[in-house]
Amino acid sequence: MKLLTVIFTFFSSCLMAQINGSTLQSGKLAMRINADGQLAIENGMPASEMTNNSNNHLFRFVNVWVSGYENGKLSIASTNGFKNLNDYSSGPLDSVTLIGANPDNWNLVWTVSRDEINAHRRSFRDQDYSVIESIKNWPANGFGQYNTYLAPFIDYDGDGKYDPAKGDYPDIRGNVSSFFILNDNYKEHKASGGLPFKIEIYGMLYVLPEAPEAVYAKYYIVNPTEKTYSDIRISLHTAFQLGNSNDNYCGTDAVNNVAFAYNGDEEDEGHFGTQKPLAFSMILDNKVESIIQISDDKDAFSGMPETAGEYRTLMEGKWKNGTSINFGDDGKGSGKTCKFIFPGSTDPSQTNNWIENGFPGERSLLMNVEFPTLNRYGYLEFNFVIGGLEKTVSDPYKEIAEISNKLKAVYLQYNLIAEPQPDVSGFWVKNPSGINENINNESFEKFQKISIIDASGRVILSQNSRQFYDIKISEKGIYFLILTTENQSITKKLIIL
Ligand SMILES: [Ca+2]
Ligand SMILES: [Ca+2]
Ligand SMILES: [Ca+2]
Repeated sequence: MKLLTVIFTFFSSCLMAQINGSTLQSGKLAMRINADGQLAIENGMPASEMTNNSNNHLFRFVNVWVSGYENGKLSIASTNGFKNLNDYSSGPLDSVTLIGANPDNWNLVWTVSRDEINAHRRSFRDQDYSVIESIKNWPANGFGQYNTYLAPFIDYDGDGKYDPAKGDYPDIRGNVSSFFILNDNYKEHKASGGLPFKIEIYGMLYVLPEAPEAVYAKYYIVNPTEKTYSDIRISLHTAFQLGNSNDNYCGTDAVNNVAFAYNGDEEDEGHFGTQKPLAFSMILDNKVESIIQISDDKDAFSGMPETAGEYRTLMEGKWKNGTSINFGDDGKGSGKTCKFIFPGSTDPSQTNNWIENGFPGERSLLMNVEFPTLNRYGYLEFNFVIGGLEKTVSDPYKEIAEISNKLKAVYLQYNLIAEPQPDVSGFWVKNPSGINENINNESFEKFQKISIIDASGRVILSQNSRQFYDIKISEKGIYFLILTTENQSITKKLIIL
């Protein structure tokens, strides 16, 4: 009996420690997203296969770190992926106490596909329709003292609340999105040992059909406190697996904001063989200020940091002992000061070429982006893409320049066509209007549907498919015009005199 209890306790504590997550499939890459924010890892094992079921993984893990100052005090939120130590917890902050939610209740990654959303949008009015779980469970609205709005959604009926039965649906990006919520103020900071910011992170990972080799990420770093933090660094720590992890080299592209790894010898034993695979992380929208190497050891320069100060020093693009990267060899010698390790010929501040040429092995790189402030009640947006190529033919620096330009173009193109916002500036309606006056005008044509409801919520009029006829209201009063595009709806007040 006692033994059974011990066994039961053992198994239930294992279950408690289990981090839930979801695997995103981009076409060639299958990548795990965890509820505690760690990417490309599952229970300590690499989880970023290219291709699916090949047992050839690109990454050991990928993590986002944040640091900054307030009144001279350093705040930091980070993850030690090598030791599975995390400053973050799953879930939002209580908006009154600014303490993190119980992570056991938020140990979730929410994944929804575009196909599910399209089916939902076609059918939500049907009498025998029931909303599928993934759309029903989308964490759009916080409850209790959590933020009113958590995961983004399209408020089809414009009432400010997420109710998929009324046509609302998740505002995802790409074909499939996985979403998680983190905060840095539930427990002590086990990775960095530093002070918390009391921030929330809303992370959305998504795949685009034009980029089967990659997974894109959009993070919002939200500061619900009344303190403005300054001298912010947001960093991406990418540890590479690249099949057999013992024979890798790494490199950086200072122009295209890429950190990458390639095989350091001719053959990736037991995995990619002689195909010359590549794995990379690229920061989008922001300039990377520095990229430095981190090793899974106690090396005085590159070893994994153990204190908040050491984390911050690396995030400023210096070795953890405070010395700068010096151009040439392993970057720890007496060359000219620089900001990018092994940049090939991409570092505009240097005239020579510098690539890795020592013993290959395990590699990880830290990419650092600067933001002047994280304002009180404000947020920062951080976009990146991670992926790889299972086979290359030419010099890795050349391959990286090509793939990064392609993935950037796919991203920019997607941003142009994604979520077409209703052109509110171009929209106009005569207000107030008179009884039985036709209020239709050509600015209505950019919307797909127009409805008018009265102050009690009764639908007075509804017209579809860009074929708007006379729009007239036969009674005085206050009404609401609801204008809907493919992805969004806006509401305008209308007064009839
Ligand atoms: Ca709604
Ligand atoms: Ca390898
Ligand atoms: Ca080898």
